[in-house]
Amino acid sequence: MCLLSKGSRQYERRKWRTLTDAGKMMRPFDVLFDLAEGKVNLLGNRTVRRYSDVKHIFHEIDPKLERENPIIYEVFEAPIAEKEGDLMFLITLLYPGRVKNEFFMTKGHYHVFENTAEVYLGLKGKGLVLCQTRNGDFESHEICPNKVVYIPPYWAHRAVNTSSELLVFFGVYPAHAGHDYKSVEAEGFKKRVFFENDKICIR
Ligand code: PAN
Ligand code: ZN
Repeated sequence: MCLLSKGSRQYERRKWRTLTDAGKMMRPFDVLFDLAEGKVNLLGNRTVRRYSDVKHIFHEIDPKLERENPIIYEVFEAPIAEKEGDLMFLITLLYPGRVKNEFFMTKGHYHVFENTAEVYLGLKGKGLVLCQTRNGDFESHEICPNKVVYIPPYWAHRAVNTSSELLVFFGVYPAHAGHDYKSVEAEGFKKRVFFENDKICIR
């Protein structure tokens, strides 16, 4: 019998171990998040990307952000091992803001196993998902609550917050997919998203 109180650190650590122990069959689990209360912990890793971590992806340097070094986005993962057969799911919080006039965005990546797709489901706020293939095909899709963006295999993807509130979206993909950031750093995305003349401009 488990005497640990639900929600305690020990309980969460035990649960995490149970879910990821190598060689053991996973047990079904559920996890509750509450956007209204700002509780989005999915029990796995949390990654925080500050301006200093991602400033190289933007068109210009912003001296104000250099000084303040704000969080640009955070990712909360479920405690799933990166192996074939499993699905990783996560929630991204992408903060509102701009680097000079370019909207805050995620680094963007291809999956290492490029034949793996991903689904984004908008939960809060509004933005764009930029998608691009290695041969230069490009598309952008709006993401907002109740909207699903399907990112097929072979498409790099990056989210952009084009609103003045927090953009929150859920993502799910094959857990073994892996993230190739280097290609996107080398090639960039064909288009960027700016705020110009009071309008959102993709160019
Ligand atoms: C997403 C992203 C997340 C952060 O869950 O990992 O939004 O973006 P970057 O990984 O590009 O920094 C996803 O597409 N996972 O595969
Ligand atoms: Zn992805």
